[in-house]
Amino acid sequence: MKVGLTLLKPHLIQAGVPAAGKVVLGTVKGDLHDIGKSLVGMILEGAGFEVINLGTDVGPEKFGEAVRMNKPQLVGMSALLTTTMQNMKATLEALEDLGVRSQVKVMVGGAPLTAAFAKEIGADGYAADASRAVALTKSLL
Ligand code: B12
Repeated sequence: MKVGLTLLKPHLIQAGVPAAGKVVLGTVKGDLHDIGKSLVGMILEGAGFEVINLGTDVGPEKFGEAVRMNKPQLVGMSALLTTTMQNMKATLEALEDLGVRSQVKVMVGGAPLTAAFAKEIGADGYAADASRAVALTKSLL
């Protein structure tokens, strides 16, 4: 799928197809799981979004810096460990401290998460899998 998207990208650029939106995506600090997050990124790219994948073990400051630099419409955070879920809250607080929280929507995901947790930490949405992440992204933007 990754190879297919790489082949398609130059044609989409040539055809002048505008990106549906810009998304910054990363797995939170302390967490090295990236399969699900990257799958979400690939499906979002397939749906026409520009995705800036920050990788894994992404600290709150790095998320904040990426928002300032890239001006995305949406930030996606992933966590697979119950011990790293709380770093999502720390990241939301960092976005607030940097004054950029109001400029972006934030969605969260990962196996141990729930919609209730997303609401509790103040995220804008939660999706259980990659296709629901695309639907959520479209509904948030
Ligand atoms: C593969 C794996 C690893 C690999 C990761 C490789 C990689 N490059 O990602 C390795 C071996 C490195 C690993 C390490 C560890 N792991 Co691990 N790992 C897994 C495993 C088996 C599968 C995770 C996975 O890739 N699933 C497949 C993807 C497609 O699914 P997904 O991640 O859930 O993603 C989907 C959704 O959640 C959602 N989603 C995900 N991210 C996002 C983001 C957004 C924004 C949205 C909207 C949606 C979304 O969409 C995705 C696609 O549908 C899980 C068990 C499990 N069944 O989940 C354990 C698991 C997560 N690991 C676990 C543990 C404990 C660890 C270690 C601590 C083990 C150790 N003692 O070293 C370390 C932690 C290292 C670290 N600091 O992160 C535990 C966590 C338990 C807990 N309560 O927290 C699990 C649950 C295993 C278990 N049953 O004990 N792990």
